This record gives sequence, C-alpha cells and structure tokens, in this order.
Amino acid sequence: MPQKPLVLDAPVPERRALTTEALQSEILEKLTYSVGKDPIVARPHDWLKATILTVRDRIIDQWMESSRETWRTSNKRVYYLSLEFLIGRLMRDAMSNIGVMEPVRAALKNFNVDLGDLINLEPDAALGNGGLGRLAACFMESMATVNIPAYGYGIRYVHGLFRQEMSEGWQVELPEDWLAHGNPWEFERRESSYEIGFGGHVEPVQEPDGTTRLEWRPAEHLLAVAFDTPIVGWRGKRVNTLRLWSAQPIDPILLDKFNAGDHIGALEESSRAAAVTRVLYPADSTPSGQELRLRQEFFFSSASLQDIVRRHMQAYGDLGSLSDKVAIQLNDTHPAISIAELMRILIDIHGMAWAPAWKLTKATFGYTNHTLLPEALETWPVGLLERMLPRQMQIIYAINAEVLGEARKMGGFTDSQIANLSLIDEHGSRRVRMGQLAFVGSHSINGVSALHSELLKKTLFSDLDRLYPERINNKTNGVTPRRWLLQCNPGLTRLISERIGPDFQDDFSLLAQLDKHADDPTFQDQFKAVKRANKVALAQVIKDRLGIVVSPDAMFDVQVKRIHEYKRQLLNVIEAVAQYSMIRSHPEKDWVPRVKVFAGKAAPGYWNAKLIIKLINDVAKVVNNDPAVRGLLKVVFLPNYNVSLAEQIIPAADLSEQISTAGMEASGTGNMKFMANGAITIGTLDGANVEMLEQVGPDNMVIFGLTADKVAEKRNRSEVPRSAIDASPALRQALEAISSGVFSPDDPNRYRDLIGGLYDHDWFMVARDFDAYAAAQRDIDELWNKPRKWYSMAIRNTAHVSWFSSDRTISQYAKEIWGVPVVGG
Ligand code: 26V
Repeated sequence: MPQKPLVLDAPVPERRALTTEALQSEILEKLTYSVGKDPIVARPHDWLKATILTVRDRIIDQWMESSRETWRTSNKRVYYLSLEFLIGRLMRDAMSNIGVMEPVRAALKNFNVDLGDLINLEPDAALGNGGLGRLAACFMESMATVNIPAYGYGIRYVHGLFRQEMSEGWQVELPEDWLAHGNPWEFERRESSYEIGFGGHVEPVQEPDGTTRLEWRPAEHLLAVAFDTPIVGWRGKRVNTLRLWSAQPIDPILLDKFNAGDHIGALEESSRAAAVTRVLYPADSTPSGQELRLRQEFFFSSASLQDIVRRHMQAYGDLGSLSDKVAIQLNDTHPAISIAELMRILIDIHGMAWAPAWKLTKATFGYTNHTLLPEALETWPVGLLERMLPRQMQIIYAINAEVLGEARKMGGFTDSQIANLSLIDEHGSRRVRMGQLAFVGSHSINGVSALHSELLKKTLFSDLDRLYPERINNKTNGVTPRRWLLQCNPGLTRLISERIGPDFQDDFSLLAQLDKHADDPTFQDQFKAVKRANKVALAQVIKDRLGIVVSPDAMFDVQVKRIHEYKRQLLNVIEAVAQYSMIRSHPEKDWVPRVKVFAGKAAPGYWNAKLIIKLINDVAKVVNNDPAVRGLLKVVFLPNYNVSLAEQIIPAADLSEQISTAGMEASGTGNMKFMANGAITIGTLDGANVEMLEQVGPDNMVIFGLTADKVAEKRNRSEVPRSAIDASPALRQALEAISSGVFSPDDPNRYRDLIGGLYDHDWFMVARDFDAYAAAQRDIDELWNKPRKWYSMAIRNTAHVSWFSSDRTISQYAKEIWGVPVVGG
C-alpha cells in the first residue's frame, strides 16, 4: 500500500519544562495516572517508573525534532547492526545528558524519595557479552552527540547476559530478568513488523515479459516486532533510535490448531517462535555452532534490512540511490548474512540485475572486525545454510564465484591462497566463512586499533587485502566520556571543572590543560582525595558483598573484564601468589599494601576460565586470612560484573591491569575507561595500549612483556616454556604451590592440568612473560612510594585521554567510511 507523504510542518506539543516545579508536578502526575499509584502507597519501583516517564517525555520532544530534521534534510542515515548492545542503566545517562539531574533530585526530595536509590534500582540492560556490545552502546550515545542520524538495530532479548553468583568460589549462572518490572524506556511498534522466513525452497517464477526470476518460498515464518528506545546525546541535541526486534508467531494463538484439539501443539509452536529472541548467547569466543544462533542472526538482519529498504522507498521511491542515502555498519560478522539478504531483496523482490545489485551492496556495507582469535571467527555448515536459508546460500555461491573469478583474473595467487580467499572453507566438512563474506560484500573493513588493523592485513585477510587493496582501514575504539567520566565520577568532574573550567565537558580535548597542573601539589592532593573517596565507596561495596574489609589507603590494583586465557587473569593471580610468598618470607620488608580486585564472567562452557575464577577465590581465601600477611595483600573477586559495577569500580582504581598476550586483544576499551579516571596502566603492547602509550607518553604508563612479533616468533618456533620456568625461582615456586594444592587442600589436584599447560605449551605466554610482569609490578610499587610522582602520572592519564572519546572514533567512521557530516568535524 503506498504510504501517505509526510507533512513535515504538522503541529507539535509544547516542550516540557526542565524546572524542579514542572518535574515535581509531572512525576506526581505520572505516578498517579500512568503507574496508577497513590504516593502514600507507592513503592520504590513505582517512583522509578514515574521518574523515567517524566524524563522520557523531555527526550521525546527532541526525538521528534531529530527525526523531522532527518526527513526534512534527507541526509544520509547510518544503521549500526549489532547482535549486542550492552547498555547498562539508562536513567542517569539520560538525565545527565539533558541536564536535569539536579532538578529531578530536588523534585524527588520533596516526596522524600532519594534519586540515588532510584538510580540503583534500575536494572542493567545487559544485552551483550563484553567489549563488542559495550562499544555498540558507546557508539549509539556518540552518534547522537555528534548529530548523526543513526539507528541501532539488534535483538530485544528477554534474558540478557546471565547473572553470576559464587558457590564455594565457583561461578554459577542464573537467568537474568531485566524486564521483570517492565521497561518504561521502550515503545512497542506493532505497525513496524516484518515477516521473517526460514527453510523451504527456491522456485523460478515466469515474469510477464518472459524473463524468469527466483523466488524463495520459506516453509516457516516468524514475525519481527520493533521495540524502540530513544538514545539521547550530550546536551540533548539529538535523539536517535535503538530499534530492537522481538520474535512472535505470525498467528499468536494458532487458533486453528488449538480448536482442532491440539492444545499443547498450538502453544508449543507459538513459544518456539518466540524462542528466537529469548536469550543472549553467553559465549564471546567459542562459536556455539547452534542453529538457534544462526536463526537469531538472520532474524534480526532480515527485519532490519526490510525496515531500511521500506524507509528508503518511502523517502526516495527508488533503490538506485540506496548507497547515497544509507550506510550499514556490520558489528562483527554476526549480521553478515545481511549481505546475501540485501542481494536477495534487490534482485528477487525489486527486480534489479546482479551487477548493479552487487555494486550497491558493496557501497552500502562496512564491516568491523573485533577479533583475530580463530575460535571466535564464525563459520556455518553449508548444509545448515542450505536448509535454513536456501536462496541466501545460492547467492553466497554466486558471490564466491565472482570473487574467485576476480582472483584468477588478477593472478599471482597460489592454490592455498585461493582456498584462503574463498567464502567456503573446504577443510573437512564444508563451511561458509562469515568473515570472508562480510569482507567481500563491504567497501570498508576496519580493525579496532592500529595494531589489530595491521594484523588483519598481515594474517587473517592477507589474501583478500591483496585482491581488494585499500579496503582495510583502522578505527581505534573509544568510549563515551559522558558515562565513563562525567557520570561515574562526579567528584573528579567537579574537581576538573574547578581547575580548568567546565568547558571540557563539551570539548574533551580541553582536558589536556590538566597537564600543566599535574605537578601542582595542591591539585595532586585534591586528585588524591577524590580517588580516596571513590575507594572508600568501593571498599563499602566489597564489605557489603563479600564481608572482606580492605583499606582505602592500599593500592587498588584492578583487573575487570571477561575471564579469558588470553586476557591472562592467570598471570595476575600467579604473581599475587609469588608476592604472597615474598611477604611471608620477608616480613621485615616495607611492602606496598595492595588490594587486588578481580571481576568478570566466564562463558558457561569455558572450563579453564571457570577454573581461573575458582583459583582467584581459593587464593583469596588463603591470603586474606593469613595473619602473616598483616593485611598487606588482599585478593577480592567481585561477583556479577556488569556495566553498573564497572561504573563503581573504575573510578576507584589506582592501577589498571591490561596484560593480554600481545597480538590477541583487538583493542580493549576498559583500558580507556581507567585512563580517564586517573588510573595508571600496567600493560603489554597490545590493542589500544599501544596508542595509549603514544598519547600519554612512556613516563606515565608501565609497559612490559613480549611484543606481538615476538609472540608469533616463539609460537612458530614451538619454543618450549620450560626454560622460562626453570630460570625463575619465584615463578617455579608459585606454580608448584598452586599445582600441589596449597590453595586447594580439599582437592589438591584441582589446578594440576591448568598449571601443567604452562609447562607444556604455554600458548598465552604466561610463563614467558612472568618475570617481566613481576619486575613491572615492583616498578609500580616504587612509584606508589613516591606519591608526588604517582599522582602526576595519574593526572596525566586523565589529561591525555580525549583521543579515546568515542566521539572521535565515530567522527572517523562518519568521514572515512559512511560519508556523513558530523558536528564539530
Ligand atoms: C564472537 C562470538 C563467536 C560465536 C559465539 C558468540 C560470539 C559472541 C561474540 C563474539 C565476538 C567477540 C569479539 C569481541 O567481543 N571482541 C572485543 O571487541 C572489543 C570492541 O572492539 C575490543 O575492545 C576487544 O579487544 C575485543 O576482544
């Protein structure tokens, strides 16, 4: 049905006021008429809902305005397709960005409600695993801030990332239920729903003009229903939409089946349909290889493309201009099937010929790679794709034929290089490589740090890079300084504003002015006082959750991130064991008191990662309770790491552990958050650490360990780690203690295999980096003993962080990949 043209000057309601009085009366009104509660009986959750609805109204005013502006100007729209958006809480972010935090606080106070309590009541939207999902959330906020008309597309999982609890030091996974109290931020858009097909077959259809075209006849259909959340940028300048899809059966009650007497069958079928969006896959590297995951990927890709094409047709009536008006960014390969799906829509539905469709597709898509870990590179069995998505599989074959043809034409590729280029992996059972598909269907392929992008060219995509030079580029990650400095660290924000004025909040490059205050003792003392207050607050969290008392005057040494062998929490805990034994054997020495804070989730099926959590907890139990340690070393594992816990931990960190095996961490973004909050980094030359070193200078960061080149060299030579262990008495002793059961008397063999791996292959270079790491930790101790030096370094970290703002990253995507203008660019 043709859509009515938009009337862009239709009336709008009057803008909502931002004063305390207006907010107060509206909160009461929302509580009464939208939540349906009398204030005398209202519960905290009712107040939270009323407050969110009140704040939301202010955002909606700007949302309408932003969307009208996009229709009016017909600027290019950006679509960010991501299977994960790790948003966390939205209310504080929204209030802070539109500048109503204090009036809302005052309004609630008049009802005897504490804003801080409400903020802590809001559940985290944990629709992601880790770095990739959090990056998508930072990007959404930055795209609104730099005024890019952008839409995020993803899945509205009913259950986000599992809740982690500890049972005797082991991780247990419990379901997460963020929607339990409803979600006042979202708008269900029943009118924006699309049918998504699965299975079936492909049929030739005769056209009236005598040509034939192919048509996919799916065996099964689902409905994708849109849920929209407004994402507001800094100072409320622009509001964009995060559109998450929810799966529903086409016929919600399957009445025919039900009435025919198959009651259970009818209900089962309808819940099977909804299952597609029920839970987030909790693995962030090992491919589940499961059909449901592929269904999720196609489901949200197809819904998003149908929506994009519909909106484009509504505005322009013709798909020929698609790549002029639309840029689609693929967040890793998870939405890579979109490339085949767009080709199908263009060719089979809109009758476009192959060549222009392929050209348009490449001009529309960009692909971001987030990992080189071989086990995290997605591939799908050819048979599964043929069964689930028969037409898309035909298109993939046709794309592959085109690519291989171009490679042969160019010449100079060996058979093994051709095999490496191919979209089909022929080693063993045949599989489609989604990375290769995403690469060939995009005009831009980017890595997420300078080192990572270089490694993409040298390793994973070396042959595709030769065939299609200039496509690989770098976009070093960033984080939003609103959430990761202004909101999570109000004390530091106030201090900086007092010193250099508040303008840095609108232009983070002004933070560099702090450099000249870095050696000022008064400023250092103030900086230290802010850090100490944050540490007192974290110490309270540690006491409340774990019953462990830690001193805010000790160094807070923090490693928080997903638990993974390449991130080397094991290296950190082995060094803690070595330090423990030093403290015991040399009680006379002047040891620097440290609190080692760990937090992070392990993929449920990743045994070694779960064992590392148990080891940290086992070591904690012994060290924290040994009187000989005299409180000089504490080890703490905070359960259920999530965005909100990160916001409490990071402002309290003195030392940031970024110690991955060089070449394995694509970028890291936690590293940037710690830097912003004035922690000093101990790290390897990996991911974005390399660029942090450039920004902050070698005097303000502690670097150690093998470089990526050296790691590769040692692996190629299959060099044995034994000599590193033999050469280091401290390491040998710590390993022997762990593997002989000193920390696991109830099960002395618990860590034998884990530690055995270090003697055997040591793939992650834990043994071979140990001495360098331990020496770097002693350098850190020395710095801590010179507080003037320490705080000058800490201040310089904050001073030089602005390049790691996701505003900078997004502006580069906009200019260099999407071709859209940005504010201040
Ligand atoms: C891969 C897979 C494989 C199939 C099973 C499910 C699944 C889920 C996620 C992933 C991708 C993991 C890649 C990832 O999170 N990379 C991280 O991206 C961050 C943002 O660019 C970056 O800072 C981290 O260094 C990188 O590890």
